[in-house]
Amino acid sequence: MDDLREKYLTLIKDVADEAALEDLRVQAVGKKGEISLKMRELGKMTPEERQVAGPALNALKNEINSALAARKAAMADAALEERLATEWLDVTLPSRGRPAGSIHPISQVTEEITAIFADMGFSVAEGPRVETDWYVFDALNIPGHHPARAEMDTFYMKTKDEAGNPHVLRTHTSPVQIRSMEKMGAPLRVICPGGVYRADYDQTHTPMFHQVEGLAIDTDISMANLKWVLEEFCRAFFEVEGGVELRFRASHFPFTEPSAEVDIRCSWEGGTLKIGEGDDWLEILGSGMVHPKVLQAGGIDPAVYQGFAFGMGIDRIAMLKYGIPDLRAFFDSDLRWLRHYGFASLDQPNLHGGLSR
Ligand code: 2NL
Repeated sequence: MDDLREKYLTLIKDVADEAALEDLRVQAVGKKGEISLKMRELGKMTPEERQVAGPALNALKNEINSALAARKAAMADAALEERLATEWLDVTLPSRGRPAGSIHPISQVTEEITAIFADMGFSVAEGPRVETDWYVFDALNIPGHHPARAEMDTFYMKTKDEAGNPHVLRTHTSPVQIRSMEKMGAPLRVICPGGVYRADYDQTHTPMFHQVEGLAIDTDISMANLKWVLEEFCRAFFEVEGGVELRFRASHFPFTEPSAEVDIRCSWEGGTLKIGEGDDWLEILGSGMVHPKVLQAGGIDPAVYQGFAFGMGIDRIAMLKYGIPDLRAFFDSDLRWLRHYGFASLDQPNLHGGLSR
């Protein structure tokens, strides 16, 4: 028994790891372990022998179990000491920071535009993007056979309105202005920004883009008011101190009469666009006096009121202001592109949490 004690206490003392310690436990005090086998031999002994050997074997088993437990606890302590010595946290390091979002250039330009018109007394109106064809076409004096209504250009929905006509994705924000006339009546000054949809896709067209339309209705509104409002807008938006000269070209829209397209003076020196100087002209918007039939469709008496209206592409004038060549990049959500044009911070953390510069 002394040999057994000596053998196992030495083995336990020299064991390398927890797995080897477990093997030792099985070998010594497991069901078929050496000490368990010895205990089974007690049955073959005389009662006198058994009275001596029984308690001694039990004491040996307890001693070895204690040694196993002590060695296991010592190993756990050593492992913890090892982790405490090697794994540590420098709580004085600066924090990683969070990725900060930024306003998308289209939203930024939309806010600039609406702020300029708000200063001139226009309120902002919004409306649904899924519309009825009455608000998008009929109310705007666009007849049933007009090419703009063809499926080639307009997205039609499978759902129908109360009259049984298919819903359409609005192709301009004009329906918001018809709804504003119905809701608020005259006099009226509204600006209607928002997303619109047309079946078109190339370097300068995306199937969803943004438009802003303006409408002013009163008893004594003329083209002169239109001209002043647009001049003020261009001076503020393109940040040209002495103002930007405008050129009105006769045009045609079904919803205005007379109609004019508006160009701004510019130059293309060395391939870069300069607004407000030079001998070139750049088309920026369409405008005119609201057609009497359109006023009537909005519930306003054309014998008492007149109005001017205009419409421009937000994406397009954002491209002009910031020198962006491809419209499609606005909708790619590429952070590198946004940072290149200064629309997202350069030192914000990237999505992996590290700082990227
Ligand atoms: C363009 C031309 C235009 C309008 C939009 C309008 C709206 C109502 C009544 C009359 Cl409710 N007119 N809007 C008028 C003239 C031109 O847009 O080139 N847009 C990008």
